[in-house]
Amino acid sequence: MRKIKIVADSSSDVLSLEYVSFASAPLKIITKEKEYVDDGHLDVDDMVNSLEKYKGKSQTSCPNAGEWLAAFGDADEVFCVTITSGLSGSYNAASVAKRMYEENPGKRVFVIDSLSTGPEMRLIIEKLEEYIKADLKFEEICEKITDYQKHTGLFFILKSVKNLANNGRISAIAAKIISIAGICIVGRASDVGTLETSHKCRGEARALETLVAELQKFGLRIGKVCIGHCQNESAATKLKALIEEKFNKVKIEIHKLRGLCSFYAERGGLIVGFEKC
Ligand code: X90
Repeated sequence: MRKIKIVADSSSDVLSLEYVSFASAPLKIITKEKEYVDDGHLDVDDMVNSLEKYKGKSQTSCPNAGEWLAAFGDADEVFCVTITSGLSGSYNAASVAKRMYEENPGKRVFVIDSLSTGPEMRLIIEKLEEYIKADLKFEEICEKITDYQKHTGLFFILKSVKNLANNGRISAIAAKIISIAGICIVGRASDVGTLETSHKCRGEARALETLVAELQKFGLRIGKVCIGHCQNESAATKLKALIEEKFNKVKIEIHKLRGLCSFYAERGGLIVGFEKC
C-alpha cells in the first residue's frame, strides 16, 4: 500500500481531514514579547485581542525546509500546498524539502503554489482529498489539481491593513487610504499571487454587495464557496445569504480563520475562496 499524505502550511486554516492523512506546517507570528505558533493549540481570538493592544513591531515567518520535511513524515506520495510565493518564502522552502525528500528512493512530492491563501487553499486541499479518495494515480492528480487551480479564485474584505503594510506586503499608499475610519477594502489575489485592491467601500454592507458583484464578474456560478472570517461571523453569515440569493446552486461553508490569516486579515476581515466557471 502506498502511503499518501496531504501537507499544507497553516495559512490554509486546515488542521485535519476526514479521509486522508494530513499535516499542517505552522507559520509563526512573532512580536518582541511573544511567539505565536499557528498550530492547533493556538487561541486565535486571544492572539488577535492581544495584538490589538500591542504597539511594538510584529512579523511572521514561514516553515523552513526542515519543518516541511518533518510534516512529510514517511509518506510515499506527498501533495504539498503552500501560501502564495508572491508574498511568502513558504513555497521555496517546500521546494527545497521536496528535493531533499526525493533523494530517498520511491518518494514523490508535488508542491503546489496556491498563488493564494486561506479559503482557496482549503478548496485545493478538499479537491486533492477527493482525487485521493477516488484512487487516482499520482501523475493524474498532479495534472488535475493544476487544472483545478485555474478554476478557483480568492477575494477579501479588509477593515485594516496595518499588519500587511508594516510587513511590506501592501503599499504604504494603500494602507493610508484604508486607515480612514469605516472604509473597507475589497480586493482579490492577482494571477501572480499578490494582493490586488479593487474597491474602497464606505461601510461593511456596501463592501459585501461589491464582493458579491465581483464574485459574479469573476465567474462564480455553481460550485463551492468557502468563507473565512476573523471575529466577524455576522458578516460571513450575511455574505452567505447574499450569495445564496443570487446563486441557488452554490454550496457555502463558513470557518474561523486561524493564526496567520487572522494576523493579516485583522479583526473584521473576510477571505473568500470560490470555484469559477
Ligand atoms: O512568510 C510569511 O511570513 C507569510 C507572509 C504572508 C503574507 C500575506 C498573507 C495575507 C493573508 C490577507 C488577505 C488575502 C490576500 C491574498 C493575496 C494572495 C490575508
